[in-house]
Amino acid sequence: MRRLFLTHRSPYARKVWLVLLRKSLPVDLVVVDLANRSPEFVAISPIGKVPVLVDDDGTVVCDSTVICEYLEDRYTHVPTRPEGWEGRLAVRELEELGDSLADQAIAIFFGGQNGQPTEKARGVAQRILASLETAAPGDGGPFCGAWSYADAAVLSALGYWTFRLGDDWRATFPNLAAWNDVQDAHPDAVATRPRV
Ligand SMILES: N[C@@H](CCC(=O)N[C@@H](CS)C(=O)NCC(=O)O)C(=O)O
Repeated sequence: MRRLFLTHRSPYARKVWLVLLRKSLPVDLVVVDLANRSPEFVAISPIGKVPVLVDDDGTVVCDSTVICEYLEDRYTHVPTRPEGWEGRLAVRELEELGDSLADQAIAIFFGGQNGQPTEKARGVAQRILASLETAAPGDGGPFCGAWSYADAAVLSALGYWTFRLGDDWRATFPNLAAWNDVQDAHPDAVATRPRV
């Protein structure tokens, strides 16, 4: 059986989980204790980070972006990435914005806990949020025409930000907040929301 090693807080793992659900690919979730990694997890993940996917046939894939590309290449029945270079470029760039927003949220949350400065991460995050505010479709639909793993990345990053840092961002970025509300009501989004 396919397995996804994750934590229920990881925005990168949530992105992959959303893609698996969208493609209706069954998966067993294996929760990783990042403070005390099991020998099994260390053996399959040299980087030591979640998510890691172990597919039905034993194929091991690390890193959420690599996993999404792998799932797209191997399981084509429900596309989560457009055809053609322009559409793919748009999805990859948007996914990177989502992942980078998640990076900043993690840096702000843990930096704050450890008494480290967070101004730089906050500045980067504001620029990413402003870019997403401009790009977000006003009707709450997918960013790139059809639902893609870029939508999963942005939704996961916003969900993580709200979970860890609160929802003050909504007042400054109302178009993005409206987009988030539509996407966040999808049953897959509800099932994968971050939790402790
Ligand atoms: N670029 C990686 C980032 C994964 C990542 O940073 N995961 C975090 C959890 S949200 C992690 O496992 N951190 C453990 C560590 O850094 O030791 C991806 O997209 O999968």
